[in-house]
Order: sequence, then structure tokens, then C-alpha cells
Amino acid sequence: MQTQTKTMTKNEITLLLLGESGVGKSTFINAFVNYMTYETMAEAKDQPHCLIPVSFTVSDEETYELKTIKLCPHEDPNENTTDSTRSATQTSRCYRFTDGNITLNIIDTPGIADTEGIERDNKNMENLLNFISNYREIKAICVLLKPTEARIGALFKYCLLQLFNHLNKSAADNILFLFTNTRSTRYSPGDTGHALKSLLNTLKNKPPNVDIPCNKSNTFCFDNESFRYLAATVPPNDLVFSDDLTQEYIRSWNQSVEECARLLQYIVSLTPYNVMDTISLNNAKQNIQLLIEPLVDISKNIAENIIDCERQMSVIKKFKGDIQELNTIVGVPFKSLKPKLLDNPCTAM
Ligand SMILES: Nc1nc2c(ncn2[C@@H]2O[C@H](COP(=O)(O)OP(=O)(O)OP(=O)(O)O)[C@@H](O)[C@H]2O)c(=O)[nH]1
Ligand SMILES: [Mg+2]
Repeated sequence: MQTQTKTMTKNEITLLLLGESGVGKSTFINAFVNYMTYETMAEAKDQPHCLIPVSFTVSDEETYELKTIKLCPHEDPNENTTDSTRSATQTSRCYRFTDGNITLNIIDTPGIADTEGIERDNKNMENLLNFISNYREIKAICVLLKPTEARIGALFKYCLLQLFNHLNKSAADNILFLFTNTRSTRYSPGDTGHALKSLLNTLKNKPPNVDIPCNKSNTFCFDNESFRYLAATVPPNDLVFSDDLTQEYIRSWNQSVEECARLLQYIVSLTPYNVMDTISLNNAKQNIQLLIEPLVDISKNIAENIIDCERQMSVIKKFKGDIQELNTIVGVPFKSLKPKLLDNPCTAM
């Protein structure tokens, strides 16, 4: 159990980002801090913020030849920037950013449906719950989605169910839906919107029976391609894009800056989710699990003692001799369990 929780100042906001691997969580963090700092893409071009190392490929507009773009503020083993076919973020990490009187703690997480399989997903979920237990409260749990997932993957569904199983139901009001890559759907949730509503209905009508709202006020659409543009055009990458494409990126930037302002306004209005609720619930669940075995042993022991007592009673009832003789053949049976203290605490594997 974590004994220390991160202390927070009044204008500190903690956001948790969740979503399938490759949906754009880490890119969103990089883009978001730029949207908060610069109003226009032209202003950002001189010195874009980059909190998380970036690596992606773009194809030449004329020749379709691929060029690898890298922007690494520092080497970071937490981000795989060498193989784009593998999940990038390895473990949960908090990125801190201050703008004016607001300090954001944005928790980036390894993607759900990790390229390394379900076991890795389960481990990631365990680590995530452990990681967020360091925070007293979280303002928003942001689920990132692409707008083109008409069928939200079964694995993603399973992981969401797992997560909501662990969270207290009061977290429902702090869940937001952030869509990335939305230029192609004119900055709307696209086909995913429908699939998402049906998944939320399942969560509402079947256990864990959580009613998560999903409407315009908690749904936000971005296209963070403008951050990719910034990364590609600054040294040492120095790529040049056609005017047409540049105009598209400017449109994406402007749309995303507007959504960023709406998102911040919404987040500020939320009552924070008390992570302690989750922890105490998880601890209670864990304690119940740990108590099952000793409780079974105790019940078994009581039952055996009762059977022994009944056997002795029937001997006494049938006995015809005197009390001295009786004393030699019966006695009150009593078996007790001895708890054994271990030298070290032992965690369940
Ligand atoms: N066009 C476009 N590309 C995006 C957008 N968001 C992310 N990408 C690209 O999508 C790829 C994956 O983005 P990441 O930010 O690494 O995704 P992630 O969710 O952090 O992935 P994991 O760390 O593996 O969970 C990268 O090549 C990004 O440049 C977006 O809004 N528009
Ligand atoms: Mg990532």
C-alpha cells in the first residue's frame, strides 16, 4: 500500500490519459501544452514545446518516399522511438506543465491493447492502478479514441470494463472522451461515436452498472497533426510542406486550440474524483480475498470440533459406569489453529 500521496496546490489539475496503443496519447500531451502556450501555429513554430520524445514517419507528397522525423528533448527509455510497429510508452508517467496560474499533471499511460499481448495489458492495468494511488484526486479521466473505430476492439472493451471494475462509480462524471485524428471526420467523433454509445450502454445495463455520460459537453475533437507538422519543420528535420497541406495543418491547429480551451474550462468545472475511494475499495477487495483462506480454515476447524463434541456426547449418553471411569474415557476435545508470523511480509503472486 502506498503511504504517501502527492500533495497538490489549489490550481493543480491532474489528468489521466487512457486509450488504445497508437491512438495518440503521448502526441496529445505534446500538442496540448503547445495549444495552451501559443495561440497560432506560427507562434509555436519558433520554439515548440516537446515533453515526450517523438518519432514518426511522413511520406513525401511527390515521391511517397518515407522520412523519419525525430524530436527528442532527451533520451528516454520509457518511450520506444526506434520501432514504430511496437507500442511506444512503456510505463505510466506524469508530465507536469505550468501555464499562468494552472499547473497540469498529465499522466501518460502505456496503450490498452499493447502490441505485446493481454498479459502485458493486465500488468499495465495493475501498474496504472498502483501509479494513480500516488494522487489524492484526479480531475479528469480522459479516454482517447480515433473517430474511425466502428467496432471498438474487444480487448479495449475488456480493459475498459476492467478499469471501471476497479474505479468507484463516482468516477463516471470525471470521464471525458477525446478524439484524435479527427480532420477526416470534420472534427467529429465519426463512426466511433455510435460504437462508444453502445459500449457505454453495456456498462450501464450489465455489471459494473456504471452510467457514464457521453455528450457534447464531455466530448472533444482534436487533430494533432499540426504538432507533427511543427516537429517535422523544425531543425534538424527541416521538412517543407506544400501550401495546401500547411493550410490544413493551420485549420487543425485552430480547431484544436478552440477545443483545448473548451476542455480546460470543462475540466476546471469538475469536482475531482477522489482516488482514495478507489484505493480503499481495492484494499477492501484485496483484504476480502486474503481473508477467504483463513476463514475457510477456521470454519473447518469449528465444524471438526463440533463433530468431536457430538461424538463424546453420544459416548456419555450410552455410558453405564461411574464418574471416575467416565473421566478416563472422555474429555472435552479442542483443536485450535496456530497463526504463524512470517519473518517478512509476503505478497500474493
Ligand atoms: N495525423 C495524426 N497523427 C497522430 C495524431 N495523434 C497521434 N498521431 C500519430 O500517431 C502515432 C502514435 O501516436 P502516439 O502519441 O505515440 O500514440 P500513443 O497512444 O502514445 O501510443 P502508445 O504509447 O503505444 O500507447 C504517431 O505517429 C503520432 O505522430 C493525430 O491527431 N493526427
Ligand atoms: Mg505513448
